[in-house]
Amino acid sequence: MAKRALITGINGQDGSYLTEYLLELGYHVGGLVRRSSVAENQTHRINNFIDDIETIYADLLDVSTIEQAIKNFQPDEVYNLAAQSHVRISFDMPAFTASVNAIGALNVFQAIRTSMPSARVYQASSSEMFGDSVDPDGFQRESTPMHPVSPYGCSKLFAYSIARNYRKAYKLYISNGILFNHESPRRGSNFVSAKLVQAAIRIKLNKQSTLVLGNLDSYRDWGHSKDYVRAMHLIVNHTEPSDFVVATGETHSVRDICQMVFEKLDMNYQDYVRQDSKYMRPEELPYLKGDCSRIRSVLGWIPEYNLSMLMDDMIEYYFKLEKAST
Ligand code: NAP
Ligand code: G4F
Repeated sequence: MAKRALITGINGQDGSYLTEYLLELGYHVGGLVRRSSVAENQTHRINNFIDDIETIYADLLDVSTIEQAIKNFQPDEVYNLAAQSHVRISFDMPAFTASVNAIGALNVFQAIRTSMPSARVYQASSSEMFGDSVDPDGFQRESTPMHPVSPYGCSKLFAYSIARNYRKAYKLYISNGILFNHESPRRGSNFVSAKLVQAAIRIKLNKQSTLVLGNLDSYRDWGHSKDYVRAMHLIVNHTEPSDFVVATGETHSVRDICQMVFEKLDMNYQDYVRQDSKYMRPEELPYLKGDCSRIRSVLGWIPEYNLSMLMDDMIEYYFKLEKAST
């Protein structure tokens, strides 16, 4: 019989790629979606396969809807990807971010505990939890202390910790994937990768004259969402629940990415990019570089995309999109 996977945040970047991957593997996939006044906007990432999945109206903030979904769907695997996932916006909406990311995750684990304790759970934890903490060799890994520097990072640290607590206290299979930044053509347009690739193409096509960004000197470890959803599935199918860092092991600044993308389009970013404090954060996380040796050696995970291939994928997507709307 086909395995059954339930995904919170199914219509997000990762949720949509994970669904495609699990469908390829022969899973029956269900996903929670929130009610939206413009329903078609909400499902654009999953429209291509919407007839192959079960969508269920629910909200992480309403525990009864999570319980009902779990009882009805009877999942073998639950992927908790739903979140207010934008770090800068978490400074504007700290209580909402904490409610969804921290209490919402607890609601999922509690519903699993009471309604489906045999299910395996994946919790979408984040490198933002490390904050300004870096090991002496310049990497963050599973053992690195966590000192988050944003409401988002603090909310994710609660979810990560309560996942470990429920795993031990109630013998539940709950694993954390500590994922570093990952992007794709499906990345939300207000994250820096999507914003800068789309703007560079619009500048190339004479549809826009400048690109206004915040901090250009923070470093991130950037991978492709398609590679990272394969890691989620490997983590949930490991012999025992555990926590894994998922990263590329390389770090690049926002400035490096600007330079790379504009050069690929035969332009110099310095002619077009300017900075504005409105995109700066009250506290910035300056540097991320993940050591993914554990997932490579224990689960055999190997990413297929490097940074240049990731940017090519996003450039190709936005070129088609912007050409089509000329
Ligand atoms: P995303 O594109 O922002 O997707 C977030 C999803 O959560 C959307 O489907 C959203 O639905 C849903 N959601 C938000 N609030 C909800 C609520 N109260 N109830 C139910 N659903 C809700 O994020 P992503 O990039 O795919 O990331 C997936 C997960 O991994 C998130 O938890 C994120 O924090 C974490 N993560 C991401 C990265 C990264 O670099 N992408 C790295 C580490 C960890 P709507 O469309 O209705 O808003
Ligand atoms: O693309 P970002 O908004 O991603 P950020 O803050 O690193 O968070 C992402 O990765 C986390 C994992 O480390 C996830 F947990 C989280 O859910 C999310 O997916 O910003 C990246 C960098 C930051 O240093 C930011 O200050 O880009 C800088 N930046 C500069 N100008 C900008 C902009 N970020 C955004 N969003 N918009 C700008 O105009």
